[in-house]
Amino acid sequence: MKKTLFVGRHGVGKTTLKQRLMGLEIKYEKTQYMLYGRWIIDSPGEYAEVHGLGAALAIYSYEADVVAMLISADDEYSLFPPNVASMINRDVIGIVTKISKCPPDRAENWLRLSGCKRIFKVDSHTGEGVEELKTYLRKQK
Ligand SMILES: Nc1nc2c(ncn2[C@@H]2O[C@H](COP(=O)(O)OP(=O)(O)OP(=O)(O)O)[C@@H](O)[C@H]2O)c(=O)[nH]1
Ligand SMILES: [Mg+2]
Repeated sequence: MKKTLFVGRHGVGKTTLKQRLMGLEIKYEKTQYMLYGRWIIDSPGEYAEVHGLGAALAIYSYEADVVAMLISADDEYSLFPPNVASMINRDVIGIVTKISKCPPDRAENWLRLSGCKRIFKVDSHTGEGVEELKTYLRKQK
């Protein structure tokens, strides 16, 4: 699988999506520090929210093949500045989470404004959209 860094605010669903992608039990586990797994690098939301911690995300992105920017379908604002994806020298994808809760359009637009060309829409509880994301994250032979 492509080594993938998950970035997004606290509670957006990074860890739950990791559990779903890896076939683990879905259960709430607050991420307290960078969790460097076999192919998913899971970050605490605070690293994206607190300016002084953002550098850690930049450093971990150097170890990744793909940087995934996550926004939840029911989020009321986006943390990501316009066109920020152009600052990342890795493949960048957008992921809208929690699509069973409300339509994904607003979050999808924010991800496009931030420069994500490819956007996946998923729900980690129902499993909707997760296979498509997994197919993309499989390394091409
Ligand atoms: N309905 C629904 N709930 C979700 C989904 N993804 C996550 N949740 C719920 O949202 C809450 C937060 O999810 P986490 O995966 O812990 O969020 P996180 O982004 O890892 O949060 P931090 O570790 O704090 O950065 C949990 O109660 C999850 O069950 C989803 O796709 N659909
Ligand atoms: Mg987490």
